[in-house]
Amino acid sequence: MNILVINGPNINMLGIREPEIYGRNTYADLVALIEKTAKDERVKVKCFQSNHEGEIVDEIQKAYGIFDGIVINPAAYTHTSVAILDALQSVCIPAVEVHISDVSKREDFRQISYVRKACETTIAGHGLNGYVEAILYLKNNFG
Ligand code: CA2
Repeated sequence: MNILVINGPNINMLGIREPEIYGRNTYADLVALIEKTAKDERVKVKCFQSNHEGEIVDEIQKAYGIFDGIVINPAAYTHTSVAILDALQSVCIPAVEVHISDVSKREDFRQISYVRKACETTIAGHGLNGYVEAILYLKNNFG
C-alpha cells in the first residue's frame, strides 16, 4: 500500500509555539514517527507539507493512480477550502482527516470542516499519534 500524508499551513512550525495546544514535538519528529510507522506496517509513505492551498490541490491531483490512501491534516484550510474538498473528491482515493488538537472543543470557526465530506473518518485530539491511527485505519480497511 502506498500512502500520501499531507500537512497544511503552519504544521512546519510544530513545537515552536503553542506547545499547550500542539505539543512539543516538531514537524521533523512527526515525519520520523510516520516513517517508522510505515516501516513497521510494511506500507510505503510520502510526507508532503505546504503553506499554499494550490500546492496541496496539485499534490492531491498528482496522487491519482499512484497512492491508495491519503492522510490529510489541511490545518487552517480545513475550515475554508472547497478547493481541497473538490480535489479529494476528484481523485476518489480513500482519505482520513487528522487534527492534532481536538477541534470540537475549540473556537466556533474550527467547527466547520469542508474536507470531512470527502474523508472516510476523522481523527482529532490524539496528538501526533492520530497520524499513526490514520495509517492503520487505511491499511486495515483499504490495504
Ligand atoms: O489541530 C490541528 O491539527 C489543526 O489542523 C492545526 C491547525 C489549525 O488551524 C486547525 O484548526 C487545527 C494549525 C496548524 C499549526 O499551527 C501552529 C500554530 C502555532 C505554532 C505551531 C503550529
